[in-house]
Amino acid sequence: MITRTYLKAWLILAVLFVLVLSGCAQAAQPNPWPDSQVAQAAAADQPSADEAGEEAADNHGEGEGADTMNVANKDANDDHGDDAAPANDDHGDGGDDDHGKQDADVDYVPDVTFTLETALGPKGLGFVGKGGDIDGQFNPTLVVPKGAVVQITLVNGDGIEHDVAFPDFDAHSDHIATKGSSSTFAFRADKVGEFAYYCTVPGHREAGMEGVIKVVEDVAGEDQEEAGAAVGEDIVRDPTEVPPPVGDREPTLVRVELETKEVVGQLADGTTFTYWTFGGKVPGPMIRIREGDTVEIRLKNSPDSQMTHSIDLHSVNGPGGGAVLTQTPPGEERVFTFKGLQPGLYVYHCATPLVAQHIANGMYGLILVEPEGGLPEVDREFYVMQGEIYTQGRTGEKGFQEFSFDKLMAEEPEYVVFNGMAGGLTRDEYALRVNTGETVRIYFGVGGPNLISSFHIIGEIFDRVYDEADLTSPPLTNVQTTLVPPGGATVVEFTVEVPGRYILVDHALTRLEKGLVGFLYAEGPDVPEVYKEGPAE
Ligand SMILES: [Cu+2]
Repeated sequence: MITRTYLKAWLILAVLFVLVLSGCAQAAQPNPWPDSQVAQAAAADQPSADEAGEEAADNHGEGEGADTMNVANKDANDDHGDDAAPANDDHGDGGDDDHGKQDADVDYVPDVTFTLETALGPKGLGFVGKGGDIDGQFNPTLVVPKGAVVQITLVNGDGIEHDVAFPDFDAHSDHIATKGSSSTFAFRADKVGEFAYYCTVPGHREAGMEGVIKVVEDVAGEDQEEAGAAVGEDIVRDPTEVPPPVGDREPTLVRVELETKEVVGQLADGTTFTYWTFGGKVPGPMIRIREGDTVEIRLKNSPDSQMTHSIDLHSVNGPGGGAVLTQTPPGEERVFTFKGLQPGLYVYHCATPLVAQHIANGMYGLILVEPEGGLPEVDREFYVMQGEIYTQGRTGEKGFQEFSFDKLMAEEPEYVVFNGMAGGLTRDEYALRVNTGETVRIYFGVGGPNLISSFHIIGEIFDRVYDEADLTSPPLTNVQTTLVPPGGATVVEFTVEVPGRYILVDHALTRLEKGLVGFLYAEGPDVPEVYKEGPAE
């Protein structure tokens, strides 16, 4: 399931983000959510690893992240490894990239994870279990239920070149040569029995690097967490869904049709939630008009809805921003017309009581009212909105989650999301992609309903910020982080100089732990005079 592919990763990302910042990305991952491929990839997002001598060391992080994600994305026919890290793909082309694709049947989400660290000890060479039931055991016996997706992380603990292979499952790690480097891969334990795992470096198996994986008929309780996992509709709005520029045209009549729908959507990995939406995605569709246009809004409420819905557009001059005229019971429609008098980027949202609840459940979007003559042309435009989700279960809890009225009233969301879903914009199909040197514009809004965003892109500086989405004053320049209130928006523009992976966040970074993270990949040649590893010449 594609929707399950990346959804957990944001939590791990948070941990690794901190590790990267503190320069110890190779540290063991203390991760409560074990499938950390995206996180590893994120940790490996430092570009420009093209230096000579990198070969030996480049088995860590980068390669594995990409490889494993190839495994992960098999179902989705998505060659993430290459696309996802355009700036980093010096790795994985060493001829061993195919091993990650060895088992097209492997679901991304592992059922069982093990970490093995190579060690040279009194008993000779071997694997030492790290964490879980095998912690501290020498060449531990790995017990897994039949059918489980097994994820193995091999950590190099002795600085000697090693790998680990499970030949009966046609699975093996990369060779890792430097101390602290690691390799992660996954396979399905599709047959019952006892099978050897060992290091394939000549002589190492004989020197002691061998253990047993025991695949048993289903073990009760082993799979409980996954059993509670739920799958819902993909509600993430593709951030490239930006209508074309208005250009230099005269004012006209624009008809907009919106349908409100209530859908059980994928909130996080294994977690679903009943979203209330404009058009089945969060945020609702971006609307783009020009100043002086007359806009007819036709709001339909799906007959399948339970609730009445409506629309309040902040671009409207009139009571309720249209909400007074558009309270629409299920199966009905309402129409109203307004004139867009003032340019700007405006939030729209449902305004049916309890308004905060309708917003929190996903009912918000942006309408851009371009000034006469249009906005300056740019190479790329994106549409991103931030919102909160209040669930009864705690962050990360599996299964269908009921809305929590109490948490809404306390303004304590369990999730904070870009485009509707925890980690949604880290997914391959929704990550923002640009080329270096291009002008990039993000239309960014906060649905909220409650939290102010400190919008920031890790590794990038906004060249221009149309503060509070004021499109008629000169923009701010050279801004690191910009404030966007609930029911407010901004327009940021920048050019990425250096290739690599950049991370969209609210710099109130606790929210990253709650799912608020997106990726922006920039592709292009390295620019060592701007950013490079190592000392200056
Ligand atoms: Cu509503």
